[in-house]
Amino acid sequence: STERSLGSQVNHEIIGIDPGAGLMKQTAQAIEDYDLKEWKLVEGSSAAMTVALDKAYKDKKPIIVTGWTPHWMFAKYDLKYLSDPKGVFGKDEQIHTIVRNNLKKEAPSAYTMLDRFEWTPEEMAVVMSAIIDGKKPEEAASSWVKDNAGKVGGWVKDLSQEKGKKLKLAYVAWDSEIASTNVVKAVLEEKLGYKVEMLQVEAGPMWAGISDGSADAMVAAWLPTTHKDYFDKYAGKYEDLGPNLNGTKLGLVVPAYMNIESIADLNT
Ligand code: PBE
Repeated sequence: STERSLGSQVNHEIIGIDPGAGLMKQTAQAIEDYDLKEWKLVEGSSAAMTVALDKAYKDKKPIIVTGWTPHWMFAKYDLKYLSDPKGVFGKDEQIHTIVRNNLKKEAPSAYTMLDRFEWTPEEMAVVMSAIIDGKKPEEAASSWVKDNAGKVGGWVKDLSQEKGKKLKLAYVAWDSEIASTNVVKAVLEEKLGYKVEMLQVEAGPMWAGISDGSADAMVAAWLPTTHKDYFDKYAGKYEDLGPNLNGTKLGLVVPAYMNIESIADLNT
């Protein structure tokens, strides 16, 4: 046959994101478990991954990326997850809020707001879409906070104002976490009077920063599977405030026009 295999069409490359992401470890595991010996996982960033996806999609070319939900890319493009019969990418997950030990005592109103913070993938999508349509993340977050006064009011109900008290939120530049972290920052500043600094770091330093107290909180912990290594490594050095969002998914993602359905098919 003159038909080239999918592998050779995409150079046996899976387009990854930042190396500290749990998704990268899971993909490396998938390469092993599905025996994809010829395949390489390309390190980069969320932003570079979406640029590569956009380019391939416009040309109707094949591409395989590491992807997750919630993400705006599923609204912008017609995409599908490859099925994962071996279950490498885990099952039910939530995004958790994690704070440093002693935050409860030292910044009780921020602690309580962070503990109450909880929203849906659909709500997060509104912020993510506004950002991808060109709004600055802080403006998109601020508009969402104004448009959702009822919900936000519940998060800050009866909490005391803190005049300019400083707070540091750690996050990784994943599209979902850019949205959530900016929303939490907007609420803490606009409703409770905090002065919030956002620290953009890699996943490992994000967990380390909460655990050594150099950052106060993060809303970017994917558990129980994706960040299990970090969760275990720093156990006892942080406080887990539980889920802030339900309904996530991770895996290998391709354009719907591609004629492949399962990770197992990458081997043929
Ligand atoms: N993600 C987005 C992260 C968590 C949030 C799925 C890229 C990760 O893999 O660690």
